[in-house]
Amino acid sequence: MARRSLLRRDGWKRSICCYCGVGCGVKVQTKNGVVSAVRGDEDHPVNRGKLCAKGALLPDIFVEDARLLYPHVRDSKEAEARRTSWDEAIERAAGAIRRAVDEHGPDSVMMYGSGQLVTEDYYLFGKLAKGYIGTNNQDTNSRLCMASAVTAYNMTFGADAPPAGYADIEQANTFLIVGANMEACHPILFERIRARKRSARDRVKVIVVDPRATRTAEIADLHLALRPGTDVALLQSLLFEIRLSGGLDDAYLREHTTGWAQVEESLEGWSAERAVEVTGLDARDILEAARIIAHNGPMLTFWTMGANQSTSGVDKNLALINLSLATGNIGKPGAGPMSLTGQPNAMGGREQGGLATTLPGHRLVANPDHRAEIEQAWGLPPGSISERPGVTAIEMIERLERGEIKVVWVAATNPVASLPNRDRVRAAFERAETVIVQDAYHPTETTQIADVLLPAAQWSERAGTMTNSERRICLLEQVSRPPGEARPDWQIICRMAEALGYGDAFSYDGLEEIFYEYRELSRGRDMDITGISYPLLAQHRAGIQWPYPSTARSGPPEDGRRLFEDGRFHTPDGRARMHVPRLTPPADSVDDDYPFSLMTGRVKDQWHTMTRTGRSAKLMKSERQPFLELNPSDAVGLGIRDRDRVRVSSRRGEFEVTARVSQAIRPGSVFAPFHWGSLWADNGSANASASEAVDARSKQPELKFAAVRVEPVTAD
Ligand SMILES: Nc1nc2c(c(=O)[nH]1)N[C@H]1C(S)=C(S)[C@@H](COP(=O)(O)OP(=O)(O)OC[C@H]3O[C@@H](n4cnc5c(=O)[nH]c(N)nc54)[C@H](O)[C@@H]3O)O[C@H]1N2
Ligand SMILES: Nc1nc2c(c(=O)[nH]1)N[C@H]1C(S)=C(S)[C@@H](COP(=O)(O)OP(=O)(O)OC[C@H]3O[C@@H](n4cnc5c(=O)[nH]c(N)nc54)[C@H](O)[C@@H]3O)O[C@H]1N2
Ligand code: SF4
Ligand SMILES: [Mo]
Repeated sequence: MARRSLLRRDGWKRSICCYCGVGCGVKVQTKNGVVSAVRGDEDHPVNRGKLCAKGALLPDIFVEDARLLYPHVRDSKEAEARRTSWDEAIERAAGAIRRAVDEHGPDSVMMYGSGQLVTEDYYLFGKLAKGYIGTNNQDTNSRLCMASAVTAYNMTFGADAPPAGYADIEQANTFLIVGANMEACHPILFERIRARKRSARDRVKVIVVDPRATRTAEIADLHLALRPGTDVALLQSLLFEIRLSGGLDDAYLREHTTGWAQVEESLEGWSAERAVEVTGLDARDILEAARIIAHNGPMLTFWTMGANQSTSGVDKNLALINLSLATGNIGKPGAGPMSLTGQPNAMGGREQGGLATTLPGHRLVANPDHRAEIEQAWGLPPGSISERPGVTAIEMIERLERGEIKVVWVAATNPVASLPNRDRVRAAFERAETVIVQDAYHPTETTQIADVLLPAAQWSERAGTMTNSERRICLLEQVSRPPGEARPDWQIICRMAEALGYGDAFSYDGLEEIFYEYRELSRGRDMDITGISYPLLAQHRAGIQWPYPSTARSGPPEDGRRLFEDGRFHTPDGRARMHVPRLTPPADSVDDDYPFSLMTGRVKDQWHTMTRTGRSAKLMKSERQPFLELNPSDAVGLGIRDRDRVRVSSRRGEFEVTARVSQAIRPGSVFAPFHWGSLWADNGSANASASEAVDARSKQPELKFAAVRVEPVTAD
């Protein structure tokens, strides 16, 4: 009580950090309607008052000069964008959509959103595209991020349902961290793992699988620095050796799974010695990892982009889930296969059908019953939702090139900087008749080429709900004022819907009403949230984990709940379906011309395309410019010294950065952060070279593997 009144007097309000999927609770102080200070929320169970630098320095992002303050339009492709009224901007955008639909059909329109929208925005974006414009061409940057995990969870569990919670960290004895640099990308969760390790140094074992010795690997008992792209071989071999050493949970396999016989057959011959040939690891290390997993349970597995961003992304996910199922590491304290979400609301988007392949309430476009259920809920005639599969992020580029997509509407993402093969992406966007961009900042690499610019309110300036990696839904309240004429995304979407003639279906009094509409679509689904309301979320600032059906309403939300405790899954027979993971090499091949494999990823103090973190002088201090990490043995061969300027070229394009010669990376592999786009470094964007090859099932691009050549840049 005392704390609450203090909060009010000091002008401190509670919210959630808007960066990563950890979802830390923050307290925000405002002065004159602008955020002036941010602190960790001691009462929030995720972070107990701690924050990483990005969260703590959130006040630095409110730089008015850098913001998109007013609507703008361009009168021709050659013209500069000029400031205009909301009415004209919306009419220009809606007119372009109407014309495209009339002349070329609804599939000539594409909407591309983001895991950084709140769930209410996300839901409306999808409702407008799939229900009213009549196209499933609504995808999100989560395609570059979570699509492989979504596919594998659906295939195995019958639902996109990450099973464990953060509270399992304090109960796990073994951590298997695969392709995840948690120290940099999920810092507060990493702190919890580190604390668990400290509390029982001998008991707790950490295994890190990453071609680079990251800061995450510093706490590892075993760091498996495998060749990029070879995770499936390692995981099959681990399962082979675990079976041999008697580490399988036979009862669990028998009672709660199907498909084990085929998986077991596929292990044939995958001894540690054989995996060495593919992975480049030491057989003793593989055996040691197998021994730890087999005998030091419970095991919690975390993975992110090193697994997902691959042409074998779904197979890596299937193999990771198999490992948990086969060792009984699921549905019990301290255990579970957890794909971590990257963005603050990637999970909310998954719940509400933000992908070209999904519909609200964990439904699938491909399922006719699911389409009918949503049509009915939206009061639409049968057949309104198209049965044609929607265009995914990378396919969007191909359709733009072929002139099939005429209008593209981008919200809360910066694709010209974040999609691979940058020059191709930019040229494809320039071919569109109309590019509509809804962003909080300007210029970005994408607003620079927009025909219509719609200024969005950003974090703290708007309200809504978000779901973090452990299925925890939190309510964010508006605590500060948007600058200029910036508006919350949901209001922009409703205005556009009205201009398109769908005003009746998009007239909401506020966010709460939108929440209740989509909440109803979860009824009876695996992610049922019918028991959650805005008042309940306001009362439980720590958030509520799904599922939370209306029948749960009597009890207080219980923290740290995990799924599948009864061993029943969302499949017709209630069993988890194990699938044989296939072993396929990366799409790009390394040869004499392009002898290195380029991995791209992140640094701790920058967020994606830097529109926000790039404004903070303190955050900029830790890495001032983009770099290329390479092994000393490779550097010597190329005549490159530390801090030399190097050119990196792939079959797609090239970029130039500073060399960072380091033992932390395997010979033959190089690493570059992708944060620095054309606005932040001259020709320093790793996405100029990165590969757009996709996983056949998830359509997620292989951002972790491009064959490249590295050369010193000479003075001339
Ligand atoms: N500081 C910061 N934090 C962030 C973000 C950010 O931009 N900045 N973004 C957020 C988002 S959206 C996401 S998706 C997450 C991403 O979080 P992470 O996935 O942890 O980050 P990345 O750096 O993209 O890649 C992780 C690791 O994969 C390794 N890797 C590359 N290829 C392979 C491989 O074939 N196998 C294995 N096992 N590992 C491989 C790389 O060496 C790298 O260390 O971070 C979130 N958090
Ligand atoms: N090479 C390479 N490329 C990658 C990756 C990689 O590992 N390697 N990772 C991929 C992954 S996992 C991801 S998630 C993507 C991320 O890629 P993007 O989504 O393109 O990156 P962001 O910089 O986060 O873009 C968010 C945009 O939304 C704006 N914004 C912020 N708040 C709001 C708001 O409230 N409303 C609106 N309308 N706009 C807002 C920001 O100014 C910014 O322009 O990058 C992908 N690209
Ligand atoms: S760990 Fe993630 S959610 Fe927490 S403060 Fe850092 S960026 Fe924000
Ligand atoms: Mo991501």
